Amino acid sequence: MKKLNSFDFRNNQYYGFDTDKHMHFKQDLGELISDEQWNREVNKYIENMLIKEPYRLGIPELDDITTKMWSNILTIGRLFLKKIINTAPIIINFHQDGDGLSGAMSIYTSLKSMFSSYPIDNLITWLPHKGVNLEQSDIELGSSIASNVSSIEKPLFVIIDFGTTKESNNVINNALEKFDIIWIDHHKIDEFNIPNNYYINPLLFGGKSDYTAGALANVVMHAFSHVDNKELAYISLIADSSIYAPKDKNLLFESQIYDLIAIYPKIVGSSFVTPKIISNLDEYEKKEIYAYSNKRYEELEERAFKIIKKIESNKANLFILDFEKIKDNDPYPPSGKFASYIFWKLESISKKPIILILLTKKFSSVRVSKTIEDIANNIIKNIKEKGILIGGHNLAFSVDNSDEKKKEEIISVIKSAI
Ligand SMILES: [Mn+2]
Repeated sequence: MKKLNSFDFRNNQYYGFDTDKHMHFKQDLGELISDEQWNREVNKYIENMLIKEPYRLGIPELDDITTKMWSNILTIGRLFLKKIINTAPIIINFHQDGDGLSGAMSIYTSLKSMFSSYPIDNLITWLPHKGVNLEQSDIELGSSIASNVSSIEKPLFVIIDFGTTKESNNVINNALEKFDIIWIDHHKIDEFNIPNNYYINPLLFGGKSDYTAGALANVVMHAFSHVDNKELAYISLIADSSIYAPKDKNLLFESQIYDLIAIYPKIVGSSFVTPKIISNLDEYEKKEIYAYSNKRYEELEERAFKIIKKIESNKANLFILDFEKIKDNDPYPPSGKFASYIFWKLESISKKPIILILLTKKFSSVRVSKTIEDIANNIIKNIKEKGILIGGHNLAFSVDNSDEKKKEEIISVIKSAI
């Protein structure tokens, strides 16, 4: 049995790390080894733990991208594992949706089963994040939490599934002074500066956003924990409506629960969501949450069908729905999710291909039938030419409609395309 030492300044006591059992233990002070020796042993242990062959999710298009990312994934795995062994404070700042939450769950479940005695609740703080920008307040909160724990390691800040915007650039530069940062994302990176070697995004390796952040976090964790939790990757693909999402009833059920709790943690009596909340749910509670989620979709659907406008045309039927008129105080389901749901309902009862515009105060969610992809591409081109901001992909995208004029322009572009 090879034992390594680590130092815990909180209790002014040495701790050890048992490389056979993957466990920390309180060390007899007589067996101390030097820092240098410790670091050498830690690095040796890490290299042993890393999996040389790329992990496969069983989805060829994604596995292909994983292979291209593998050496970068191992670089991230090395840092992550080093932080864990040296019991550094770790902040997990994850996007507060089904994708971000499943990524956080991958970290939680991998560490739980890899290290039986790892003090996960003392060392890891789970911070759910709304919105797309990394904020200065995230870093400040993270660093005040991290300052409560003393460690031989610089604290680690892990970002999952958000923040790749130009507004995040300054914040990240400040953050790098206080933290080492691992950043796992799959959003566009137009004016964003890649901060370090621990930033990973499938878009940099020829992949698409359909390789979700939760799936990528799952792959990263497996690279050193060997814990096989593919379901979490699949849940994230379903939650983010990835084209690679498996059509499995049980996974769909799980994904809807992740999604609802992430967006509306009050359903389980909490003010914010953490992996522990999810892992503590029993089957009965899950069924209750699932029923609530379905009820919400049905309520909004009933209101939607009362006010939705239908415009018939040659190539497609256009539906316009004002989400502001059907929503209430309960934030679930969010507009984008509901757009996909009602689109699917409309498409299943329509004889022609359809386009749906779902209007909210700030943006429109647009959904287009696959059979008229060419029309969708034209619409996107024409909207961009008008200088209106647009995001997403060709069959499901969001358009800035923050003023009445933009709203009218978008509708008229779509009307003239069909
Ligand atoms: Mn995502």
